[in-house]
Amino acid sequence: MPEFSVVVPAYRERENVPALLRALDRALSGLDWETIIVVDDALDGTEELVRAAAQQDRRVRCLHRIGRQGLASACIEGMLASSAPYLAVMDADLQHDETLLPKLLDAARSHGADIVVASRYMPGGSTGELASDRVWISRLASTLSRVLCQGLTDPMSGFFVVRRTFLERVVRRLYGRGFKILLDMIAAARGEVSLQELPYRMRSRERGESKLGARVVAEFFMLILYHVFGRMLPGRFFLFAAVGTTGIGVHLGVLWLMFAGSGNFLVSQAVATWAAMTSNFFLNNAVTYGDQRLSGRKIVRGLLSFYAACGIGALINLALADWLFINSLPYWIAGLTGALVAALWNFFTTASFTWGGSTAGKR
Ligand SMILES: Nc1nc2c(ncn2[C@@H]2O[C@H](COP(=O)(O)OP(=O)(O)OP(=O)(O)O)[C@@H](O)[C@H]2O)c(=O)[nH]1
Ligand SMILES: [Mg+2]
Repeated sequence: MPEFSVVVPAYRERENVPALLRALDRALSGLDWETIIVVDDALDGTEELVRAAAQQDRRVRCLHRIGRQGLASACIEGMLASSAPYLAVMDADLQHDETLLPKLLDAARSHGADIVVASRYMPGGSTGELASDRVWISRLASTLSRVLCQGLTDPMSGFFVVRRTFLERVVRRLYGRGFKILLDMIAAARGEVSLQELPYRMRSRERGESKLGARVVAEFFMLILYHVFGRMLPGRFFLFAAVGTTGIGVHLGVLWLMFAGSGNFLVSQAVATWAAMTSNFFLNNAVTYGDQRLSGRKIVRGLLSFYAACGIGALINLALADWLFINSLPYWIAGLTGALVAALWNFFTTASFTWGGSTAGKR
């Protein structure tokens, strides 16, 4: 097993692969290394080129993914395909300065950092000729994510070395989608990570095309939301909310049947509400709390407490939405806020009164 694996995500990078392999060979001479190039299928022959190189040089490996894409997941799978104690992630397009790799590795080895980041924004670093709008977006995102990242100057960097024991510690908590694997790992560490940074000058792309567009920004916010709310709201909440969504279907179905049959709206609405609450209770008991399911006589008590909690939730929903609406918020914001706050109320009260206090769950 080599001591150091350099994981390189590559999508449509055929023109850059030969120069990349030569550059790694030069930069890492004297080290015990391998490179894992994670090629997502694009029918452009990148994987054939990597495989041909691998047949000549056992330090080169190709991880070819078909029918899948995504920068973060490519990096994660590449890292997990290695058993080396130190891992690097680096782009295939030669923008990252490979001569920094031995220094990054050395910093991880001798200073015990979990992650050593190659930074464009600390003294001595630069973004090269990155288009000015990209610099602006990158800086803005960096400022936002510094909150999560303990003052790193470049939390959006795609160039770093990570200790494998650290990766193993956080890997199950990763968001795993999107483009920002470094930020994802640091957020998943929940403060338990030691970080170091070294400066480098980023080069501009000479060959091949850029793959990252506007989606990067949307994915960035999804990542932040996942880590911030995932921490405050346990995984069970999302199951609870999904069950609540099925309740809307039950409600409308029963309302339709009853109203068609009886013609009395108020009675139909009341029965539909009762039916939706009852089906929510049994679904939550089976799915959301499947591991601590109520059974026998406890079901009756649980059901009654569920009705009580959700009844109060409905009152809160109405009162809050009405107050927001009167204070001239658009009707849908008022309605949505009422429903959201009621969902949180329902979740936390039933978690302690109906299912006995456990909100901790699998994420
Ligand atoms: N395996 C894999 N690699 C990807 C994917 N998307 C991007 N990459 C690679 O990730 C690295 C970074 O992508 P780039 O398009 O260079 O992004 P960028 O460096 O922000 O953009 P430029 O400055 O225009 O080069 C490159 O090595 C890409 O080949 C993907 O879906 N799968
Ligand atoms: Mg690039």
